[in-house]
Amino acid sequence: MDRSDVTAFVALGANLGHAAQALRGALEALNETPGIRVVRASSLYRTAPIQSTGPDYVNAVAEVSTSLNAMALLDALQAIEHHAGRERPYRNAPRTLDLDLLLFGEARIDSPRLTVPHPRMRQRAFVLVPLAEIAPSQVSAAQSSAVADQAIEKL
Ligand code: A4P
Ligand code: MG
Repeated sequence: MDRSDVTAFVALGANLGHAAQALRGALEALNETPGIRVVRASSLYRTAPIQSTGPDYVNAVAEVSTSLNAMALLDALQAIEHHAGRERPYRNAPRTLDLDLLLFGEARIDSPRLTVPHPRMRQRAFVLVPLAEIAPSQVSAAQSSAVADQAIEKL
């Protein structure tokens, strides 16, 4: 790892089509993107939709090491979503693939295209449970217990 490389965490989610396959493909695509290396990925989890409709989701979180800046990393995530056939008929619509940037090093970013840390990540078991699996220091016991009522199971 280059000294300038940043450790970032990416949330993966899908609830249309073959969701588990979409997540595995996205991990491969991430790792094949110049400037991005997947360091570790959580298990895949089946989760009930939160503020969303449609079938259950499959979710996971990946730790990546990247030489890209945060905006370029978001561009790469959106290109992979697009390649997976993502359509955006309305906010929180069911999706073939959603890639959200959770954390980018210690950065705090508040621009029209990008908010980091992801503003809703601490309220969501589908993010916190896989994040705690691969990076336990990022999630406190209080945060975990606050989302303990949300349905989630390891695939
Ligand atoms: N954007 C701003 N900050 C970020 C960031 N940190 N990471 C902007 C990624 N994108 C960011 O995203 C809309 C815009 O947010 C982008 O153009 C980007 O510039 P989107 O992916 O097009 O739309 P979305 O996914 O519908 O919205 P968002 O905000 O990602 O939704 P949420 O709040 O993340 O919720 N239930 C379960 N069980 N599992 C899920 O994965 N996901 C959602 C999506 C709701 N319920 C869910 C799940
Ligand atoms: Mg999204």
